[in-house]
Amino acid sequence: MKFTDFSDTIIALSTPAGRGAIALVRLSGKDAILHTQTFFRGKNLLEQKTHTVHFGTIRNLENEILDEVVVTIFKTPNSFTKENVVEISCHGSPFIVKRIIQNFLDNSPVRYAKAGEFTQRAFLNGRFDLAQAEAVADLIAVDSAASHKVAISQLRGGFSSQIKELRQQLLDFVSLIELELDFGEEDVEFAEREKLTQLVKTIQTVIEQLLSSFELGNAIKNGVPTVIAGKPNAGKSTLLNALLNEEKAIVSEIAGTTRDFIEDEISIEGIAFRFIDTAGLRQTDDKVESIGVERARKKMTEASLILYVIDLAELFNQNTNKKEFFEEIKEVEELNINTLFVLNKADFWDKINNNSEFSWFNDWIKNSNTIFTQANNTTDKEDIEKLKYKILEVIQADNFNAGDTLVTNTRHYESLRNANLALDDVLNALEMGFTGDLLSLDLRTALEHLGSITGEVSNDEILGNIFGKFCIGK
Ligand SMILES: Nc1nc2c(ncn2[C@@H]2O[C@H](COP(=O)(O)OP(=O)(O)OP(=O)(O)O)[C@@H](O)[C@H]2O)c(=O)[nH]1
Ligand SMILES: [Mg+2]
Repeated sequence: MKFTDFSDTIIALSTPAGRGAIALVRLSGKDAILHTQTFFRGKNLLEQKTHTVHFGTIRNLENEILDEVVVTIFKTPNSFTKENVVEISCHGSPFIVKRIIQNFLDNSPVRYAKAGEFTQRAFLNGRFDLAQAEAVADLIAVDSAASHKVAISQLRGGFSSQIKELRQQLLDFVSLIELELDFGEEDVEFAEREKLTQLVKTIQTVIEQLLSSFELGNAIKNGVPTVIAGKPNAGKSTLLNALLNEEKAIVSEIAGTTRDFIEDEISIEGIAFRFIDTAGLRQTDDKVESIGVERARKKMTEASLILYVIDLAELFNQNTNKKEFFEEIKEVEELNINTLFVLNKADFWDKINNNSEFSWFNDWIKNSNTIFTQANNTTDKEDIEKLKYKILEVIQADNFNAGDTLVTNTRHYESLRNANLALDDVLNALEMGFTGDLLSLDLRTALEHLGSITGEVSNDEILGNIFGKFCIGK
């Protein structure tokens, strides 16, 4: 999708499609007020001040009343898009909305807005930068307290100002280096190489912090898919029910109870976790169960967090041997996904702890990410509360606070990573004592990547990609 002509006036429904008490039709463009006036009976809108509200009717060319409406006008540059904006609040019937919009399209030069075009105009008119425009989309999509906090802070420019500052510092250096180049053959050095090295290193530290915040940022934005896995009968479904505080999954002492996966979402400290209970992992001749086991393995590979449930009763009763146990653990660890080992049926712990045959298990616990639970204890839910905190710790959300800058957007993450790689090249060039022209090339690459985050550097393709994902009317 290519956006080119922004001189015209656009229209779209800005409230959700469907029936409601009120619907809001929005127009933006140089002549938005003029074109509205053509169909509006009430005060002359062209003579009204910005940020004023007017009651009247919208009529078609045959003077037929389409609806009684309230019109709000925002004059350039004091509007969302910085253009003249008119908001028509009409009765929330899809039929009325359609007639009003159709009337504008048929009888005036107004055209239908493209997806995200209001926000794109706001960006192109300098209302905010690209990262902030993306935060508008995030804000509309928020569904948890934490994602709300992050989107608001991004909309207010927290992330953007940090990126712009880094970029400015680099830009100053590039200017100095390029000044040297202007002096051609003369051996001058305006840009102190030592200082540049320091600066690049400092900037890389900041970038690396931002990069490492992505995992959490992404988790907060999209929720954390958390798979509960383990051998049959370990207590996975019991654990799911305890976390949800609801009898969601069937629990029984028969191994192989859960066959398909069962999932539900809860919020822990404002972060959404989607818990997915799966079939117990084992070899089985039962056709349906083996499909379930396959699905469980697939879910594990797609998880952001695995709660791997270990059955202490089985460990004790079956006298599970060390070799078998470590083979099982190794398989989980090889997935390379954040894993918390949940030692369930903690009511059996004393028996294991007092048995020297299990000293290897004790040693393993000390060096692993584990937590004890007694998932079937319905009177005392302390274990489950502790588990929730431990989960936050594992995804490093335990000390997350509202002011933190978090990268939540894949595009930003990619740009930061590319900027960081270009800065590696700068450091290399500095170390090798490369000439200014080569240095400036690598610095420019880094600048370009940083600039693409906030939109100081952008092209139609990037913009089309970003705004095309918005809904029409946003
Ligand atoms: N003693 C004890 N029993 C538990 C505990 N947690 C669960 N159980 C029991 O263990 C049995 C199996 O529990 P489930 O939750 O069905 O186990 P599962 O891992 O979902 O089993 P599958 O779906 O067959 O893979 C049930 O009889 C539970 O009541 C616990 O902490 N202590
Ligand atoms: Mg189960």
